[in-house]
Amino acid sequence: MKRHLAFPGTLISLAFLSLLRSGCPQQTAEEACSVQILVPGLKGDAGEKGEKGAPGRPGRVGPTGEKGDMGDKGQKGSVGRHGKIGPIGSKGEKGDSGDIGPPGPNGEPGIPCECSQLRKAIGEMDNQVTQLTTELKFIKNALPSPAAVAGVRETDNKIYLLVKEEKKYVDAQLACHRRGGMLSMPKDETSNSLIASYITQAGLTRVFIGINDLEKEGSFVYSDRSPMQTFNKWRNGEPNDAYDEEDCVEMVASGGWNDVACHITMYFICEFDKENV
Ligand SMILES: [Ca+2]
Ligand SMILES: [Ca+2]
Repeated sequence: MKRHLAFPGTLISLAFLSLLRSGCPQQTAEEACSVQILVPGLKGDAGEKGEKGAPGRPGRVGPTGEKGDMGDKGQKGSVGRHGKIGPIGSKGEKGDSGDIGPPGPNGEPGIPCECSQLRKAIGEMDNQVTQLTTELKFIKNALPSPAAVAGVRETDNKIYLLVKEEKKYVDAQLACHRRGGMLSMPKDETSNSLIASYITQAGLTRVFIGINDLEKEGSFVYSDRSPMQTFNKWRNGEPNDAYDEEDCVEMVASGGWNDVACHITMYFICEFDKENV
């Protein structure tokens, strides 16, 4: 389609400009000259309306709009999936004891006892115990005290035994040792009186007691080697160490003491600590 030139002046100016230049690079000189001589004609009738052109390119992106107001609250969502299983908790405190359970079933029958001899022995022992109990009851009822039964005398912490065997002093001491005691040592009025009455009741006149001056003349000690204290029961004129040989001591029925020769023989009285019996 040819371009319409609205103003002749413009065309002339174009031509003039073309002359000033060396010529259009895409046109020959002959054509340039033909343009130069064109004269504008009358304006033609308006052409028919052209066809609708192709749609233009999309315009530029517009500027960011202002922030709108907050929309309405959305609807409640659906229930989510189950979460993962959590970690194991700490151990709890010990609970109270439960009630006592019901009794268990009966056990199986045991093996028949094959110890008839043992049973027989137990039966015999039962009989013996019964017999001894009866005898002991009789003794307790019939006699004043066990001490009297045994033929001894006793205080709170001592037991005295009259041994009716004639012995020299040293042998009498040994005999008491073998029994677990020693020759009697009257260290106070009580024990001296008890021994004296023991002698009298036995129908005797004298016994060895545990006093001597064997180690040092005139220095009397008891059979446990303890020295003589203030208490003594020397008869008048004793100890006299007659014949320079009296280093052992006897008690007479009255309770008095006398030093005598150790080699003579007579009965004697031993004493025992109750703690050691
Ligand atoms: Ca003497
Ligand atoms: Ca004497």
